[in-house]
Amino acid sequence: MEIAKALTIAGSDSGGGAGIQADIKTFQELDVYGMSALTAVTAQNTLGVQGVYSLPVPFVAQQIESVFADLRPDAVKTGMLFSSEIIAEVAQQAAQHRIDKLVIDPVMIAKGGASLLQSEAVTALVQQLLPLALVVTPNIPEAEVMTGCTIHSLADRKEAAKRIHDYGPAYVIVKGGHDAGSDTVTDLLYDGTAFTELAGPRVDTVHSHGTGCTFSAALTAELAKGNDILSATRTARDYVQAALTDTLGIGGGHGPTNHWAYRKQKGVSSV
Ligand code: PXL
Repeated sequence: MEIAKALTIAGSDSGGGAGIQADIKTFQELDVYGMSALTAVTAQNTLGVQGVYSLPVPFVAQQIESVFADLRPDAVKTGMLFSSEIIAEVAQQAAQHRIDKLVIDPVMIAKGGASLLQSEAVTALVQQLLPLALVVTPNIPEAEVMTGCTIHSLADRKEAAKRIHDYGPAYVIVKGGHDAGSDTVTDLLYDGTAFTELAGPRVDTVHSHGTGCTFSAALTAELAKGNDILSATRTARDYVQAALTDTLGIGGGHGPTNHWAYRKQKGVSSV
């Protein structure tokens, strides 16, 4: 059996709910071999981010080069990139290694408000990385920052998706989780021509730390296995829905989602 392989270029969450920890857990649960290149390390738990330490740019590059020299991934995702210097290096590596399945999760701030992307780095992300992306997965606040649009309605979200598509990615998914006024969460997939709305019931829980990382990791895993964007998006939604519903209830604050839940639903995990 040929094993699908995926690489995450992202930050570490010592609390295990977001960042590379969420990515690797999700890859594993979806039968994809997971690899990582760390950009930064956070000291973090469910109560918040206590510290952030970014890694030297040449060492971020060296990790990516080591992976590509031996274990070529079928798909790559980015998460916390932190600085414009790291973004420039990742963009250069993505071009050099001709990464065609590149998923950009434009991580900006943690739930408690800690900055995971320096504000001046947003332009670098938009100008250098988005043109290389197969798909970019902003939530509503991130879509607002990337476009300067204020988003109140689905029509606003469609307009933002069009503007983000103009930056160069083949697909844009503007996620609906931050649309607090609704009992349904509608994610919007745009391919440059048509919009697909994917809707499901909202799960009311404080244990949603790492949801965005988990969604983009599941999407990356499904693309690594050769699935098309629509089927990959549906599976990523189902994975997150299960992870939010069957909550672990650990930690005193915003707890992690349950990365076992999707497999458990399918009857092969008892956790
Ligand atoms: O969920 C965004 C995110 C990404 N990466 C790291 C994080 C977080 C949120 O806290 O800590 C490392």
